Amino acid sequence: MLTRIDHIGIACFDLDATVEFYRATYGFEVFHSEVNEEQGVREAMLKINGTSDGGASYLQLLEPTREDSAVGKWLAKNGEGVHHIAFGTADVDADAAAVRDKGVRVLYDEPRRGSMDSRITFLHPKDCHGVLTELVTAAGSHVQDPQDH
Ligand code: V0V
Ligand code: CO
Repeated sequence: MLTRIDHIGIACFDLDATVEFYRATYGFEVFHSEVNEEQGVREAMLKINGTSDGGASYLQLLEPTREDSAVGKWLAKNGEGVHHIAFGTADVDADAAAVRDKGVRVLYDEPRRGSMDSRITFLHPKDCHGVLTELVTAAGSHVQDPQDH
């Protein structure tokens, strides 16, 4: 079950300048930053609020590490802006399978490593009315076992 907005991914040319904009304008601080070579991004997560299901909501600022990456290609075509939306779930495997059963293309056979050791997959934007959609299970989040009280 998709229970929250985990993050909104925002593509930018200059991560440091964009981080400074969000800090100076709104007071948002960097909660976490990392380079994800597989995805071709340098990213900063700005935590907006915590949630009760073990996750939180973030803005994910993304600068490409190479031109032929997903974000690099997108920036060259569109310029800076909102790149994707990510829904949080305690069980990305089950939710990806359920969405695939409805005929939406899920881009990965198995979820891959996302920010802060989360597990992520993507749905094709052409099957989602133009929105690149990510499903994410935060590290440490787990499916509630009914006997686990
Ligand atoms: C591409 N298209 C998009 C789009 N990217 N539409 C909406 N939002 C986007 N972000 C459209 C594009 O305009 C084309 O439409 C069509 O899809 C094909 O795009 P393309 O430029 O030819 O590029 P492709 O097909 O090579 O790649 C598109 C996909 C790729 C979506 C398959 O970007 C991808 O695999 N994305 C998933 C991985 C990713 O985005 N990683 C970066 C974030 P027309 O022109 O044909 O109409 S990493 C992240 O979020 C992490 C680590 C995390 O959260 O933890
Ligand atoms: Co993301």
